[in-house]
Amino acid sequence: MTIAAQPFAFELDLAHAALVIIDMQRDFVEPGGFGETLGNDVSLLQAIVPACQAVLHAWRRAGGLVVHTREAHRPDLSDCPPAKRLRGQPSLRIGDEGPMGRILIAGEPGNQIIDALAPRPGEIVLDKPGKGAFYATPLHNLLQQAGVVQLVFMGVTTEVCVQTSMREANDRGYDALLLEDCTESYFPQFKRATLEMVRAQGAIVGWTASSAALLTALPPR
Ligand code: C5J
Repeated sequence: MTIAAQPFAFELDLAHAALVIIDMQRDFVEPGGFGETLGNDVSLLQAIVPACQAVLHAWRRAGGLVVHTREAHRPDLSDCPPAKRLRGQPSLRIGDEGPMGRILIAGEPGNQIIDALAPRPGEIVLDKPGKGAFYATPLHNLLQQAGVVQLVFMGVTTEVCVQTSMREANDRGYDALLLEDCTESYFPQFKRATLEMVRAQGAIVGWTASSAALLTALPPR
């Protein structure tokens, strides 16, 4: 399957690819959560949900492997280095009680993936204590066992957890494609810069494409 992408076409091999959905969790995306409490405009992030849903449904129909991640720490914070916790906004730090439960703590209401993109049985769901999806998770092993060498990324935020995960993927030998209208940042200029950085210098980190380009190429089932 040839996907119209930048800086050049991406040859998708669905049998050896996974869709990786980064941190579409309530606290980042929904009004009344952690992200909004910090003063961010979450409507920017909500706007990508329909496009993410369309890709997820089409990917499932095509029989592709799906991975969901959440930025999540253990309740005792044993996997949260003080340097990460103390560098957050002083008003609301990881582990503090927030509007949707404890901030970035596994199992809390705000830490759940939004209903529109809820994982289905059989899909991989990973709690990640870092920004990158590979750090301190079994993701690389799981992908290797499944024979996956290509990753299609969606999720938030573009310049933090999505970009970090793509760079980790690149260093581990995966080809990575970021869907431009299925990722977002609270800071539009950071999203724009990330898309450019990813595909610069002949896809130094990976490719970018519209969801429409992927949907056109995916086979109906
Ligand atoms: C993610 C963050 N998921 N921005 N986290 O990007 O802190």
